[in-house]
Amino acid sequence: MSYETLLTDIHGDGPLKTGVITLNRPKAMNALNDQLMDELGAALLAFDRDDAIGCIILTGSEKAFAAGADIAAMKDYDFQKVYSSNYISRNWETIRSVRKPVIGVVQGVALGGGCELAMMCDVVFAAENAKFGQPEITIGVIAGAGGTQRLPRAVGKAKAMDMLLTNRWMDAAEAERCGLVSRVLPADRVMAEALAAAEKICGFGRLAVMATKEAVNAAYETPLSQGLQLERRLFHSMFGTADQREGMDAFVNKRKPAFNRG
Ligand code: CO8
Repeated sequence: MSYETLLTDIHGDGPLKTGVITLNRPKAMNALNDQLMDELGAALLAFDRDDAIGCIILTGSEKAFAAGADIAAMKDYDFQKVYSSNYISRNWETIRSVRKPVIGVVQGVALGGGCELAMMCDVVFAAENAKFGQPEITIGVIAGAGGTQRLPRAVGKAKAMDMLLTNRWMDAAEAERCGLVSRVLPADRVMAEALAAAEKICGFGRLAVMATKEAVNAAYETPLSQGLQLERRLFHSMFGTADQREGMDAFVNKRKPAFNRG
């Protein structure tokens, strides 16, 4: 399938491959308009449904992961339009329903909805030039795609308030220090490292990978006792998989496991 605002590509030569989605509105610094978000939703779901794909990478350009919602499009919206169309949740929730891991690769700015999109990824690799911010307050609104909820969970209330109320941006080093991103890498290596990490994930058992993502995400939404119960049940369910037998047999026989052989 081809898109007007995205590029898609498939990498890897193992049984499971990596689907790469590149946001591609260079003239608007990948501003997230409805078309882009609809296409992004479709591309994510297509990779999620594809049995040959084990991991997804979401990235932008060297200058911009995404500069936020498209302000030129939004400026004429009124309450009636955004409320009745449920603006944002219509196409922004799709990424949450993806069950395979999504690695965000951020170069340049991740602002407003761009920062929120990065926070919806499961793992975030940032180039040294990455910058994260929530500048919505400077254009008379507030964050609307999870910024006031995910940012405090990621970096703590004090830093989140500072970013949301004063429009202070975080550089990559600070973002890594306070837990907003997983790794910081030189710009010329960040994509290669993300592809290597994705390939590693693709080499593990598909069900164990999906169950890990499901269990970690539950940590955000459930009390500890329920989260631990879910983790235990998912752990038990692994004993119904061929990958559990393969992984443990390979360990005791000192050989490399071969997961996902179909
Ligand atoms: N929307 C539309 N166009 C944009 C956006 C944007 N968010 N960001 C940049 N552009 C366009 C510029 O208008 C410009 O276009 P043109 O060349 O036609 O004039 C082009 O991209 C290049 O931008 P600049 O000339 O400004 O480039 P600079 O390098 O000087 O600055 C910045 C880059 C810092 C990224 C600057 O453009 C900027 O501050 N952009 C706006 C950032 C912002 O405020 N983002 C938050 C938007 S609100 C939001 O995200 C709410 C999220 C709610 C959920 C999302 C629902 C969809």
